[in-house]
Amino acid sequence: MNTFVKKTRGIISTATRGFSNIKLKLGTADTFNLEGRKIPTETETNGEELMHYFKELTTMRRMEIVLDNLYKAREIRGFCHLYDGQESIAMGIEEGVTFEDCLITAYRDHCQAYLRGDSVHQIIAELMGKRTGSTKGKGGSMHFYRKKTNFYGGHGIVGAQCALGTGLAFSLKYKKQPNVSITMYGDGAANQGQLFEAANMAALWKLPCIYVCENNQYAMGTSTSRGAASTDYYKRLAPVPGIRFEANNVFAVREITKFAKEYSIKEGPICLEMKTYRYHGHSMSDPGVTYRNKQEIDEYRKNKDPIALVKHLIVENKVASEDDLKEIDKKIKREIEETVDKVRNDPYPDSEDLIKDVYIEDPKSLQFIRGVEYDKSFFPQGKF
Ligand SMILES: Cc1ncc(C[n+]2csc(CCOP(=O)(O)OP(=O)(O)O)c2C)c(N)n1
Ligand SMILES: [Mg+2]
Repeated sequence: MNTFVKKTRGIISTATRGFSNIKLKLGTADTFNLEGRKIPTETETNGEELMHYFKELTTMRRMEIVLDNLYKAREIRGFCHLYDGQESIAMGIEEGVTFEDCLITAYRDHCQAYLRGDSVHQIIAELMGKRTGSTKGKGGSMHFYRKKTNFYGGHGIVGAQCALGTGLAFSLKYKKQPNVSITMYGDGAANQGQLFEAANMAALWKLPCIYVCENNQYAMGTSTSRGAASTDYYKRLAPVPGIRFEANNVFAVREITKFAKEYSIKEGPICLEMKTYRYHGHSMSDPGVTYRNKQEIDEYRKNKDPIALVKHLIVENKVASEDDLKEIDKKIKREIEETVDKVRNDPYPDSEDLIKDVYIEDPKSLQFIRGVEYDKSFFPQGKF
């Protein structure tokens, strides 16, 4: 079976998986404005689920590493921001919600696209500019989008997705739909004005919005303490309540997301500050070692790696051996490399594709194609 195609992604519930249960204690969390609420401190898993998490996390990790190599070989051009180190956040969130819940994020979006249903082939093809890519090779790394599973991108303007995510929450409430909008942003974006404007409205109108601040401790080369007067991001949308916790634990992310979903549908917005770390530099043009030292990166890899945590649980509970896991890792790596070979043979979009998907393809609507210079703009129907 192809490890990448798992149609049930994001909609399997632990309850339906059966198998004997393994009890897990979750780490502690800091809370704000949630007095008297019971924040999850434990959960259960089982062998099948642990193996599933291991495979999904490893697929995302391997995919990001392959993208790194393709970029360095100049087979991928343009912007590219990698997510390795942070995978437990995307995964834990998806395990706590369904595809009926909206998801929107910034430009570090490959893994979100994967978990919302894009195949590894579509993602790599998109980055390599191929027609078989998720957005037909015309969006690239920062602009994944998948309406079918309510994934609204992929946004390059820091913080811009926060207002849009709040709008998605408004729409859910307006339609009386019992779902949430998960609006993800970074510690850098947390300093953006529009986040506060949007969160103010969300609080006033009690919108079902879960603001997820992925605190990876840096905004490009600026550490949180150099960029923020208060680094308590979970408190900063006051009066919106908040929770801060270590998000390298996929189970903690899952359980706190479930709690937040229930809370948010009934009572309004909530902010989850998820502490994490990115292994790569900010983007491909940043080696990532001028503003932080190698020792810091190594410490995270050694002590807080999200995949290592799952691996440890698998081995400790004798679900599989270290050797079994190595084999699975190798298989996933091989499959991704084979995928790259296939993508290399895929076609690029042609000149006709350039003006497709620009506006709705309704023959009755007047299409206006804006050129780089205004006087080079035109109506394909010949009216200008
Ligand atoms: C409005 C705006 N300002 C500046 C930039 C340049 N920029 C791109 S990413 C980034 C840092 C954002 O950091 P953070 O929100 O912590 O996200 P991370 O990259 O750590 O995931 C900046 C300043 C931008 N894209 N948009
Ligand atoms: Mg950051």
